[in-house]
Amino acid sequence: MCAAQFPNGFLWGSATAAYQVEGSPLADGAGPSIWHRFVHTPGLVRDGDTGDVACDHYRRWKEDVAIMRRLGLQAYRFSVSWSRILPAGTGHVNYAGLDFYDRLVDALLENGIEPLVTLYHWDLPAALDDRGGWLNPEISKWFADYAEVMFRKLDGRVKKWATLNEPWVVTDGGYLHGALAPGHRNRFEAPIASHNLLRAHGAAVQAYRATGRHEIGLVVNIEPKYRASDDPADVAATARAEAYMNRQYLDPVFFGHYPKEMVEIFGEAWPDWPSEDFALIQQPIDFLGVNYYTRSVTRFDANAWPLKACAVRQKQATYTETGWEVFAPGLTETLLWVKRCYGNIPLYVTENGSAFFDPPTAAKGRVEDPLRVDYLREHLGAVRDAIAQGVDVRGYMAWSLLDNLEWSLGYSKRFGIVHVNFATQQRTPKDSAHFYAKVIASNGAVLEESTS
Ligand code: GBH
Repeated sequence: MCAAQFPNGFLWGSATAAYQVEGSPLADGAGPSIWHRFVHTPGLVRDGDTGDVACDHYRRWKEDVAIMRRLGLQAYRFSVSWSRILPAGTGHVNYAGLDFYDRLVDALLENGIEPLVTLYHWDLPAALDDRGGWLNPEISKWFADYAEVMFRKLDGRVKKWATLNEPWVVTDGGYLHGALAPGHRNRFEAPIASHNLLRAHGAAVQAYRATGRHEIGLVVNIEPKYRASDDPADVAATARAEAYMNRQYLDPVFFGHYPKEMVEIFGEAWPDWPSEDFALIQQPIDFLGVNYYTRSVTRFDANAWPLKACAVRQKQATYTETGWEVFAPGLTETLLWVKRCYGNIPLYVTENGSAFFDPPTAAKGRVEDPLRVDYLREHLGAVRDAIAQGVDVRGYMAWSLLDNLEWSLGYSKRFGIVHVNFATQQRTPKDSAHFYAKVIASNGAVLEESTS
């Protein structure tokens, strides 16, 4: 018998995000979000896909909760659409929008499923973008006010809150490279958006200490950076990549300052920040959510802007349909790295998953997805290894419960453990979902069985 085990009470769940699954973006008085705008701007999203219907989860949530229950999920991580709650981002509260999440939380609890609520998974109210969005320093107050509405409504029943999902993606995709909403490409804007995201996070945590009684944290994406060679140029490029993606948000939250490499990366576009901002940013948090998909092997590249670093493709590796290397040891390494750098804070793997082509057999009731099963098995093993080495990992959320809108890649990439036929909205749990159900039922013991 192997000694490594998942602790009792380890929380097994799955995750989604509002704009990716809900559909009905303007229903019941909701205001448009920047994603609603982005997808309706021709040419920005693959095949012209939109979130107008998505998984129709806004109307089919009962069926989806029933699926979660059948799979034995113990937790469901979802995000709240800010512009359903405050259609203009500030001011008027739309109670019909609030009721949607109220009913969802009740249904989850009735089925023994713990809700993990993320307040911001990229769908900023469009009305706030019109006021500068993440570039306007006022947004910390806007966000804290919205957060407080949610805390007051749900904190009696929701015990784990996350402020932001992946601030790095918000700024890198939304303000620096423009592949995600609001689609800006501006090296002066990206640092400002980052800083205001952190201030908003801090302000929401502060509001939580005044109104909430449970736990609040932050969710970041981490991709361990391995150097392609010992050449000093590659070593320095790897340090920049690590600072930019993995430490840009965590150093300020835990240490009260940015990594020194940020100046090197952004040059004159990196401002001097007022020191009092860091007191706000550095509010203690109760847990950290880590999203892990892949690693990168990094080398110097003079033409890669602004990092002067790029990822090297690995010859012997498996790649998913999004072009990301499958590398499970990177998840163990990530969890150990967080503990080594930032201390023994409780961790949740808040996202981990893979996009692969699925065979079109869902109509026959079965979707064989052996590559996703392998990915899941290997990455759960990686989590168990980190726990065995003393990291306080408390739960795992598979990304994603449902095939959904993969942002600017539209519906072309399927991350779900449950297949969605977007023409009929028929849901079919894939083999990976059935495998995950067994993992959950055995608290991970099934991972120790031979796979031959
Ligand atoms: C998450 O972000 C999102 O939270 C979620 O909404 C989304 O659906 C899911 O992932 C799947 O994309 O091209 O090799 O350099 C993922 C964050 C950051 C992970 C960039 C992959 C690029 C790897 N991603 N990273 S590579």
